[in-house]
Amino acid sequence: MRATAIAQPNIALIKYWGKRDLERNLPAVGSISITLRDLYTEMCVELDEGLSADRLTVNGAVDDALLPRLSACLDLVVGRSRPCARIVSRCNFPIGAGLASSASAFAATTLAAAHAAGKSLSIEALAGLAGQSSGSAARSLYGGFAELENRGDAIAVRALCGRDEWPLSVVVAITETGPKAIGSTEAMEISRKTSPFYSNWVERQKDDLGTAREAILKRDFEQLATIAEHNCLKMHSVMWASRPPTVYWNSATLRCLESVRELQGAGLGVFFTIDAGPQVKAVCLPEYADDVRAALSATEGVDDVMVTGLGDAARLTDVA
Ligand code: 2P0
Repeated sequence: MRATAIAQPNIALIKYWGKRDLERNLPAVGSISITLRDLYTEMCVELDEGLSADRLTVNGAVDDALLPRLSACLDLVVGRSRPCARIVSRCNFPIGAGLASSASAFAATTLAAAHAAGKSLSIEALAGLAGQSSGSAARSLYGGFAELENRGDAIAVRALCGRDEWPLSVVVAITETGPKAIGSTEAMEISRKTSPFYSNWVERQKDDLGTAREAILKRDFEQLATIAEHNCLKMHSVMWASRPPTVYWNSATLRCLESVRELQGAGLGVFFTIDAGPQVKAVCLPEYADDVRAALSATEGVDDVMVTGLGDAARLTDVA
């Protein structure tokens, strides 16, 4: 009745932004991501008939913030008539700050809950369940490069390229560790309802996915860099034009972009991407990771820098 799983967050290079079915949490667009190796969330789920309510601790302290969504995730995976659960979470990076903590948290919870309940589910079924809890979580069930396809009534993810087949590095520049001002679920809905650019964003996503998929299969860094930066800036433009606007960036975010532009000008293979938060992720060829780390560390307003390679799929670490 107890299982523990670890999942790594993933960073989208072609972004998921917007839902076509809010109730089933189906995305309006497909997305392509890379899973990160050195950031992790571990989730231990223990189903206990003796408990009268679900309980959650995060890094050793009681924390109810994520509990309603985690309880809903357990209902989906185990069933509504399940016993209550003791959930113990450990995470080695800031939560709710645009570093895809919900992706790793819900991927690990889905996997741990299924095994705690004695259910043997395929990775496709697990991804479908994780994606209903948090769209990006479906991608963290996979390692390396993964594509979430926007088709049919279910969430479908496929592996595009293993982490060792194209071992890129990612330098994460932390510009703020506090929680973001508005959650991405709510911000996506504001974009869908009010942004004049939203329909164009949805229509053109297929082209961006095709270009990125081709770049990954060819291992063409320049092509991937160009389309990933374009797709990221388009997603933020959709948000900026919403009413009220959603602006996740701070001044250090923009300074990091300037630093990346300078590195590119000096001939380094690196590109940026930014998610629902002010952090900048610089994806680079491994031989440039030290230079990229040094440049972003020296950028005004950057609090911390993490360097990581690409990670594995979510995995079970203990069942009892
Ligand atoms: C992504 N983001 O593709 C995009 C880019 C943020 C910006 O997926 O509402 O937490 O739980 O399905 O997965 C963040 O959204 O949203 C996200 P829900 P989720 O990584």
